[in-house]
Amino acid sequence: MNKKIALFCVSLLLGTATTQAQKPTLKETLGKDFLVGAAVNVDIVNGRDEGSADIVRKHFNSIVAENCMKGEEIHPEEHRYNWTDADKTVQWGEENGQVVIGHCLVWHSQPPKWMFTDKQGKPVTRAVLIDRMYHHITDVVTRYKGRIKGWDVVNEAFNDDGTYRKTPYYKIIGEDYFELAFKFAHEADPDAELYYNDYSLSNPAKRDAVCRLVRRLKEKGCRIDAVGMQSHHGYDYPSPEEYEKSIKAFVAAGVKVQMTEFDINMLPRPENFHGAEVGQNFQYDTKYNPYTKGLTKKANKIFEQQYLNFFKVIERNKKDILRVTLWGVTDATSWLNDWPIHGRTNYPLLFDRDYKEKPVVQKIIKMFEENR
Ligand code: 9MR
Repeated sequence: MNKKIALFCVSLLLGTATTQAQKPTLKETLGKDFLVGAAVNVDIVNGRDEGSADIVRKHFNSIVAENCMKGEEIHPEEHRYNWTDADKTVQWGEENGQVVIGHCLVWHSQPPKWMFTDKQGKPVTRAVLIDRMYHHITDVVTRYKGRIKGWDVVNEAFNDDGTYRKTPYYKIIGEDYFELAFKFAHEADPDAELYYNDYSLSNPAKRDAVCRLVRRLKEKGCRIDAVGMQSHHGYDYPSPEEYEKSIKAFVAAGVKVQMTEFDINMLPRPENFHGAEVGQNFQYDTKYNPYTKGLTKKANKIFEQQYLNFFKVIERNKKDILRVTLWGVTDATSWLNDWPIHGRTNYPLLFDRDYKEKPVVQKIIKMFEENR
């Protein structure tokens, strides 16, 4: 008797034959290998989107705040924090048995607005910015000490060609802002895992730059546990082979890997556009919004194949992967409906606009079960 028939007989005997209602969930299966999570927005944690909340409870064992822990939101003025939504997110996670991840401490986008300039609007000195960065990181990490498993310490600090992004942190402090940020975060919560997080990490130049960063941080004695590969993929990029090369390169540099913002953009992109730089936006045109009534059969096949291609790579490398997090719960609320063109109908996630699990979910689960 083959393994599957035997398992089916056992489940019949135990009265647990898999029915439609009892299909295995992501956390029951992939959760045996790594944390499996979703980014949650403030509607979910404040009880305004119970459909998505139910999906998170059922399928995921880890959450990350999509927006409310970003500098601009949590630290609107130098001596004023807005903890409300972040507190609620951490509390909701705990009440619902979720491992909570923090996103993000140092980022050029949505930073605390006051961070880089003085009262006259002039750039602050290196010493002032280090001091402000210290207080921001220390206050935020300390508030959730012991309750947040790990932090995206620095987010998106490289250009696609592997050079440093010329952020105010880089321009004012210099390249040692990385080690300072990791050091401050570690001092505030020595038990928290610390991550470097970025997009387009299948790109060889960016991959090499991040490997150099990991090695440098380690040489300087900083704690860094993992590289977060955001994994904002498209229907025809990146190459799974390059994606896998990056996983292996980061592991060889001495850290674990996690897929932190997984989704698949199914819509045509303007001017061969890649990446996930939120600042870039393009004019709406109906030719860029072809699936307002649903994906075609052909597009749906491509969607499934892309998910399966990347999850095959993830499955093969599962021993080195700490977590896989989807960037959102259902297609309805994905950021990809509004970026890089506002007002489109996109299909990037594993759950549809009616809160229904897409067929690819069970295909992913089957892939993991077959390789156990
Ligand atoms: O999904 C997030 C969207 O709601 C915000 O408007 C945007 C700007 O803060 O950020 C999006 O999340 C980004 C994440 O924080 C960092 N990597 C790229 C993500 C998609 O832009």
